[in-house]
Amino acid sequence: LDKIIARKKQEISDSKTIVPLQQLKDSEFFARKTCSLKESLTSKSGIIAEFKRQSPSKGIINDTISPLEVVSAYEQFEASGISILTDKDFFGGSFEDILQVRNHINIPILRKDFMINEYQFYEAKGMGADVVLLIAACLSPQQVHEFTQLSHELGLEVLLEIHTEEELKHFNSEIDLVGINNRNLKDFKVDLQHSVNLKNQLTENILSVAESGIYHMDDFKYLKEKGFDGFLMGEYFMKHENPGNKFSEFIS
Ligand code: IGP
Repeated sequence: LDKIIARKKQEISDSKTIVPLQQLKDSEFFARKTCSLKESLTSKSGIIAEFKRQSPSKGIINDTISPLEVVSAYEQFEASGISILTDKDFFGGSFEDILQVRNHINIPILRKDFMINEYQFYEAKGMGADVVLLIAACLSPQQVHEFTQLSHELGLEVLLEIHTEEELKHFNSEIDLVGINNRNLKDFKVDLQHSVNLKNQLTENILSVAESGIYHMDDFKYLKEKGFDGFLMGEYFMKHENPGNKFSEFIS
């Protein structure tokens, strides 16, 4: 995680010089009215289906299929939302992956990246995202508060990702959704029970999303039974040649 953040700082200072803030504000999607993940989470399958080419823990997952092909199928089979990794160096994603699909689907898109600088929120709006991920492990509670306000000014919803009891302190009442990562970002271990315990410590009345490592119908049912409202799933679909087919099978 430290390595990713160090690289991210470098990347932001480069991209700021490539696409100045004013140019982002003038871009096609900047004035677009966003759609709400909070709403679609409760009205559809609850699954936030992810487009992910590769990851540091798994290496290449799928680098042949196009984002549009995958996310159109996800939408057709009632995904509540789409998650798209935009980090290039570690996840093989890009800004263009969201730009490309924005006009072709009507469900909310989560920009999945390591958000550490204000600039990235303007960028997220400019590429057509509706929701941003804030990872508690790489932010202070004060940053979470400031970035949440900025997101709301831009019309973006915020999904705060936590993994430890300590990170419950990052929570504040302005946050739209809480994600509990079943995977430990430091050693990549998946533990559903840990997430359920953590969820039970959330006293606030807020929508919760179980993230990562959901590979079986039984996992999904278990987490649903324990009261999670949303389920963020990537690899299980993406490791198949046709992720959309895998998603439709899972949902039926
Ligand atoms: C999806 P999986 O195990 O279904 O592919 O996981 C998603 O939860 C995962 O990609 C993720 C992630 C993150 C990636 C969750 N939080 C933070 C990068 C950064």
